[in-house]
Amino acid sequence: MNAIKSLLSASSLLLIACTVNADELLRNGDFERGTSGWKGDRKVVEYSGNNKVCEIKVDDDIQSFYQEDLDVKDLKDIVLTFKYKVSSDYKGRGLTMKFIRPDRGFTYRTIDLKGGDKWHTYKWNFGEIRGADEITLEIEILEGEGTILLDDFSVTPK
Ligand SMILES: [Ca+2]
Repeated sequence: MNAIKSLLSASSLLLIACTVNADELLRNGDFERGTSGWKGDRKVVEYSGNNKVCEIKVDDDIQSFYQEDLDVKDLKDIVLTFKYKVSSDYKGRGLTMKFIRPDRGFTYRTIDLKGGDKWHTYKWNFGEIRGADEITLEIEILEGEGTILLDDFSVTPK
């Protein structure tokens, strides 16, 4: 009986693991496959060990990269998370996250970027899908100087 129980809990864990993975709406959010899935101003570099990250040299122009066709059919709320780290000489206006609906209407949020020579995680609970079937995620790096590293973008149903 115990053996069956463990077997059952093992298979439900496996099921949960698969479900989490299947719920990810972004492709290559961790940049391990280079720039695949992303468009716009983005460069992928080897950060440490086997980890690749997106690196943006901040300048006087807004730079943006995006991923189209996220399947949000029948979803009401999604959660965006990502990690960033700025160089010690970074000065800038931060970044803007934007979800663009097929009618080109969009909802955005701008944040300042924290320093301190460490990775910070940011999370946005987004509920403005408004019946769209597909949505675009765009990240705009606002003007400034220094370097921003970004990694582990994820968009999942809430
Ligand atoms: Ca990565």
